[in-house]
Amino acid sequence: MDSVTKIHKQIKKNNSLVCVGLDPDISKIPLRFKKYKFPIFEFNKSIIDATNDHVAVYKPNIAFYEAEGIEGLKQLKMTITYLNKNYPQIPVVLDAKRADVPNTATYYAKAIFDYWNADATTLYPYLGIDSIIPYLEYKNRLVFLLLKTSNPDSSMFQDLKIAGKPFYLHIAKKLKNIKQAFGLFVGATYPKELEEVRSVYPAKLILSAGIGAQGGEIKKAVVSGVDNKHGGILFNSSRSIIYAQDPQKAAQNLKDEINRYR
Ligand code: OMP
Repeated sequence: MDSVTKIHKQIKKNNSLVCVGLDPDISKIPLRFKKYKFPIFEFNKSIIDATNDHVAVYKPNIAFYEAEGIEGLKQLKMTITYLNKNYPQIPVVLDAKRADVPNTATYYAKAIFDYWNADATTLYPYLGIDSIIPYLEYKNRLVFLLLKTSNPDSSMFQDLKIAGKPFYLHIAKKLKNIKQAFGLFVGATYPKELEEVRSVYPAKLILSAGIGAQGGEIKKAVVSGVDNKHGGILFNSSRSIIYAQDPQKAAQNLKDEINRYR
């Protein structure tokens, strides 16, 4: 099954647009996990077991694992293997935010899809479409192309005006030249921009982040980002779910709140 179908299926199954970000910071995970040989994996496993009924996808960000060196990467592999084995219907978006020349991109793509076995990943499209093609050759997998990021300074370059229109919107339109399936990323902290991208791409799958710890407003983001079938978008939250007193409740509450505005 291709990743787009797999994501839509899981959205429907759990009636959820929630993406739980598996971004474990070793200094923040509860003490009780520290006794294990693989504390990051045990922590992730507890989050996955608690939240799987409320998620559309999981999104581990590779930075949190790389920061712990080989031991961290081993626990990323253990986490993806655990998901594939126990929850094979739930897609894994490996957030790696790559961008490089085509020859190197071929090897990033091989790592992400062959080694890590991710269903989808995140890429910056700034190098041009040739830098994305190696990933698109994995026909059953998916890339989310970042147009407008959630951080406060994202306007610095992404909003620069060219012929009266912001740079990110020019990119959005240029990406129409891609014939294969792809998804887009727009930060939930920028509902106006989300709405603009949605109007350029009425039916594309969008990934969004920035609600929760970054302060994005759920109602505005949902209303701006859903497609005409009241779905087609995934809202990531990492810290506000994985470090919640009760991650199961936090995921359920986020799912319910998003659904209220769909
Ligand atoms: P929290 O702020 O803890 O909810 O985590 C947000 C997650 O989404 C992190 O993994 C970020 O790297 C990621 N993210 C953003 O926060 N902003 C962006 O513009 C893009 C992403 C992303 O690609 O997922």
